[in-house]
Amino acid sequence: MSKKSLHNKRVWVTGHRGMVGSAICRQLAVNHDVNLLTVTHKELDLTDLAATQEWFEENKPEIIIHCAAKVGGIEANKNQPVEFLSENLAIGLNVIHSAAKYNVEKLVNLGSSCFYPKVSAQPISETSLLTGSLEPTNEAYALAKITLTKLCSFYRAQYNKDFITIVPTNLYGEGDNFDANHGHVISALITKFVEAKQDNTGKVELWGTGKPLREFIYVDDAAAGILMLTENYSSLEHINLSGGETVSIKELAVVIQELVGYQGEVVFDTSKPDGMMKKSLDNSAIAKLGWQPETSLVNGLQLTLNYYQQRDENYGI
Ligand code: GFB
Repeated sequence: MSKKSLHNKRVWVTGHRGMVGSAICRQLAVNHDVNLLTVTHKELDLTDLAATQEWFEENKPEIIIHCAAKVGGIEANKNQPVEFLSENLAIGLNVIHSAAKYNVEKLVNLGSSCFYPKVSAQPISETSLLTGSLEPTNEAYALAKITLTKLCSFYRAQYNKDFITIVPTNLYGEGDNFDANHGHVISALITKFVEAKQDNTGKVELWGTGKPLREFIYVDDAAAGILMLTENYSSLEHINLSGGETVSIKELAVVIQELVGYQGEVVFDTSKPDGMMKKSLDNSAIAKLGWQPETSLVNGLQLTLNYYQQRDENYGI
């Protein structure tokens, strides 16, 4: 497998203000001697092909780590399928086609664990892709991610482009979206428990049955894994970024509740969806490359809670 050093390269991290993109930028700043390129959404609308290509011409990225995406938790995905499919597809198509047109040396595309079939043998191996129906709550997002993953493979097969796709398991941590209704489960639960404690609310309502199982990786570990794969992985096949701890939503809620110190009641609203009942990825391929996450779930949750509380202080909330 060919190696690609980041040393002295013009590395563009799309979505550098998002949770994953910002974690990658933090690590690039400390551990790698690169010429980091970033551009805000306001400066460049990635759904605009002409503007995107103009940006390529002016900035000449050599390596792209494509993190920009419209993301959200289970309810946001379920309620806005049009936006989740079309925005992610448009952004991805523009970045990938432009990367090919302007001869970018390497492009790293991010897939998602939700793009595997709803019913998959666990832990889910890379070969499960497109072997069954998708989970309806995230079908739109998954379809966009599957299409972009295939496009990267097709570019490699047809035009010998070094485009890869990394499939992270559920991520959380610093920089997450802490909106109680639109965020993913960990950030939403932190917000719900902290606010309930502050307001002395007797009851916190969580979604679904609490029975689904999810595997979690702290975002700084994920960023390290993505950078390791950027330098060391080059293949037609997508690769899982996995090896985190798998817990039920109920177990997760108990840990977050304890860390926050919320004493009230916790109830599950079963009118809200569970999504996939189990999502845990097979990490054999990435483990062979000698990589595994370092942060335990409880430590990662504490770090995330600290970040959330400091962020509140900074905003004077
Ligand atoms: O993190 P989450 O929104 O995403 O939800 P998915 C995980 C589980 O936590 C589901 C439950 O079973 C939720 O019902 N849950 C309980 C809650 N309480 C809450 C709450 O207050 N907020 C949230 N958000 N969940 C997403 C996909 O699926 O996974 C995305 O929709 C993306 O497309 C992401 O791929 C990684 O793991 O179910």
